[in-house]
Amino acid sequence: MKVKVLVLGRLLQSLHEKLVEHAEIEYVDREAPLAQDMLMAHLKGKEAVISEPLDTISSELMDACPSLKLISNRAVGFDNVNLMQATQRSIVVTNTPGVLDAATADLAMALLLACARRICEADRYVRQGKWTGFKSDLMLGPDLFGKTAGIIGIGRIGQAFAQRARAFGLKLVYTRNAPRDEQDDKFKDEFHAQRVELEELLQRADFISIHCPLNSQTRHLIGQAELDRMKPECILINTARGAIIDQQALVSHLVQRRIYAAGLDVFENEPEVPQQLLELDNVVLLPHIGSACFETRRRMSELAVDAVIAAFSGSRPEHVVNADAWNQERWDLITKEHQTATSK
Ligand code: 8YV
Repeated sequence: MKVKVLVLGRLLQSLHEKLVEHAEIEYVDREAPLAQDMLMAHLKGKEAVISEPLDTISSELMDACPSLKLISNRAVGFDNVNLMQATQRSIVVTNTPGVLDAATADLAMALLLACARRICEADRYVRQGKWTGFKSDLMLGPDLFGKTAGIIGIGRIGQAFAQRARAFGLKLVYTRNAPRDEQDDKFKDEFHAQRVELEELLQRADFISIHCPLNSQTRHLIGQAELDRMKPECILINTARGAIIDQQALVSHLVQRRIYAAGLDVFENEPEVPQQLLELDNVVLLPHIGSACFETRRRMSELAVDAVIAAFSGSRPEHVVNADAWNQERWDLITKEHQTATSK
């Protein structure tokens, strides 16, 4: 008996052909988040789901879908999954780390450059026929070279961003939640970066890029008080998760030009973007395309498909987020049940 899998979104033909060897697949594509009742209707009876950050996998959904054994999240972030509830139900959660670091760091750097050099604003200016000739003060913005970038979170993507920032001549300060460890030594040695507390980073940085996961500690990490600490010439970049910033407070700071600009690829209630942000020229807005590169998205999908195939073949998937949920004996039994049902 093949595994019953719900794929939220699409798969490349080659990955469909790989998965369909092992699974009965239902595809549900969507741009906006599915309502929980709709998601429940499609997930009922399925043993695995390939999901993405816009898909909320709540405890209520898990209660209503007792067949669910594996959530293969096609993303490095997994804040869309109630991890504690999944673990309590022995539902294994996997993600796709390590293959989207460069793509996402590239986009963060692109957003910084777009904000500093007013690229989108200047493009609009030309397209609207406003350019009448050279002016020495046209579209001026801050130099990057020699300025200070503050990095919040030094995981894979934060490290990739640091590489790019150093290449542009930026000095680096960073902050992280974890206690000091060898990762601090590596980051300091490799990027000549100084670890500071968030408060100091906010006060010192000319540019700030967020590269931490969204969790109970980081939700609204950047609120009114943190925005108040930033320099008026500060540029804030977010390619991580929208809810790490108090979006309403950010809108207010940008409208009042209390910070120079913001480059946002993620928002608190995607795909909703506040009208006030749409009207500002000191904001660059992108539709959550951090890892939107051909090879990167293919690798993410490959990891997501491979996690389903591995688990239901009795092998621990490569990137299990909730290690306590993986029980080899349980999965040997699940695999055996499928093999027995297939042989009948
Ligand atoms: C993905 C992301 O592109 O990986 C994540 O956590 O948010 C993005 O890089 C997006 O989730 C689509 O899969």
